[in-house]
Amino acid sequence: MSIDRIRHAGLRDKVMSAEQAAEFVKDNMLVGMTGFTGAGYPKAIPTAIANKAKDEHAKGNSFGIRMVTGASTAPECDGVLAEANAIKFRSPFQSDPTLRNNINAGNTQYQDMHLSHVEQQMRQGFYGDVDLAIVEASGITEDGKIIPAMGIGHAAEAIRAAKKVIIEVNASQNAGLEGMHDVYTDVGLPPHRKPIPIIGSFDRIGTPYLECDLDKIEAIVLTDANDRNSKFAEPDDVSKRIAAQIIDFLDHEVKAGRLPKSLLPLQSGVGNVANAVLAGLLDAPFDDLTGYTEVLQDGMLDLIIAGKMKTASATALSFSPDALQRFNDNIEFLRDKIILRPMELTNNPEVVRRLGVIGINAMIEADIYGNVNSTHIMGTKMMNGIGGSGDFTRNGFFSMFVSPSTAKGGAISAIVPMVSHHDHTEHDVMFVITEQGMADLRGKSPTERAKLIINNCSHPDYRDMLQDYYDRASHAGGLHTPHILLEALSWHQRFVETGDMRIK
Ligand code: 0RQ
Repeated sequence: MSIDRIRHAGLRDKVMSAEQAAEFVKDNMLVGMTGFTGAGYPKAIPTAIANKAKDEHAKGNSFGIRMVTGASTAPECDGVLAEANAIKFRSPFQSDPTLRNNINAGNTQYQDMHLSHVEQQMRQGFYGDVDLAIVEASGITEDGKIIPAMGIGHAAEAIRAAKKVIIEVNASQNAGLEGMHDVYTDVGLPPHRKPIPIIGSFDRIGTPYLECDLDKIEAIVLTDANDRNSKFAEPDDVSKRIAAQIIDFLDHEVKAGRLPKSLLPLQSGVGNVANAVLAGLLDAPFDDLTGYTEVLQDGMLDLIIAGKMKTASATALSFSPDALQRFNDNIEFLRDKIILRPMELTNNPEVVRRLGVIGINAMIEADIYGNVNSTHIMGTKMMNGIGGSGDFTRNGFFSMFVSPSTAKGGAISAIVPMVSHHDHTEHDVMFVITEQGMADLRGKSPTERAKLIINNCSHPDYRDMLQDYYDRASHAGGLHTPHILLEALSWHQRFVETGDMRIK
């Protein structure tokens, strides 16, 4: 019974329907909504808020919330709210197609920001007053502490900052999750900030529960629904070729004595290429691997179950339906091998730097000098957001960017003269890897990097064009970073005008 998940007798009186709970949500409220990469997001209240928005809009009234999450949510959260045009402002990361359209149409204001900054900026008051936190939980203890679900994200700070709190208690989440979380909130603000005492990637420094002043709890809604649980495509040839190069390179670094055989803690972005890299590690010559990442997906779970990975720390578990089954079947085995923490810890620059995390993230495009665009299509349209990629790229031991060398069936080159939007600069990016090859940019000048990226990473269909651009830019005057600016930018324009960037 769902109600049994609320072990605090008094709090059972707060149980109501999602529609009743949505009555507490008012136009323009700043809402801290939990959810991180398809895990830990409320399943019922967003639909009730969306229906309320539709009613208000039908009456000619303004109704929308300003919503700050951990990261992306799911169709039942971002999707339904965006479809009802009920999100006026959104931060810090999303990946929903309807919301993306609203953002690009200017109907939703979107602040795309580093995930490690969200909680501190909330604490600093940079978002303004937080009116309400809506939090998914897997249960509530006898003394009213909140047991998080499959993701934590910014939940602890959202609860602390919010004037009122609504909790969804989801009985479909495994009760065995209790004890896997490690909530630490003693991060503080300057000038009184202290070091975060994570020295090893699996150090526990907090408590398993989210704490909330019980007087702030306005409503509790009972649900029984799974997370988004998107299915992964089987790794294709391109992903496998990218993964094989990363594994060969890591092996080379181990043999050269620059990395231990257990490597360093791994961070992996979301998506099929990232999953293929982790799948490739199953047969790689490394043991006792560790993970220090924000999202733990199928690939990392399988490494742990296979005994190749010792431990992993993340802020969310984002599994396909099959992997969820494996997680639930093995939860007792996994209990002392997985920690879920606030994203302020998983993405923390101080900790990522100390541990020496190996960051592997996907990109939209890289330029010939090693600048990377992770967020914008053709420099203007938002795709998802920077997410945690910047936290790991700037601070990791290795920062790797992966992509197929072309997009849209070969019509677009992922290697360009100048990125159409800058997320990660040449100063941070250490490796660019496509199915064509790898460019190791460490210790290289811009012109040395350009040769490597054009020759190793670009698709043969575009290599001559890129080389021609580079040669002409170099002859234009011995510059440190050769560019013919108008032409570099018109590379993107050509696609817009012709639908095909390749010059026949
Ligand atoms: O669009 O599906 O309409 O065809 O972009 O591209 O190849 O499916 O790759 O799903 O791995 O996403 C960078 C967006 C890659 C993602 C990005 C089009 C392409 C397709 C998706 P269609 P793919 P992926 C940890 C780290 C930032 C956040 C991050 C991302 C769509 O990885 O959001 O790293 N990263 N977080 O066709 C035009 C190009 C293109 C292009 C791809 N050059 N030009 N379109 N596409 N390249 C997680 C968190 O922080 C939470």
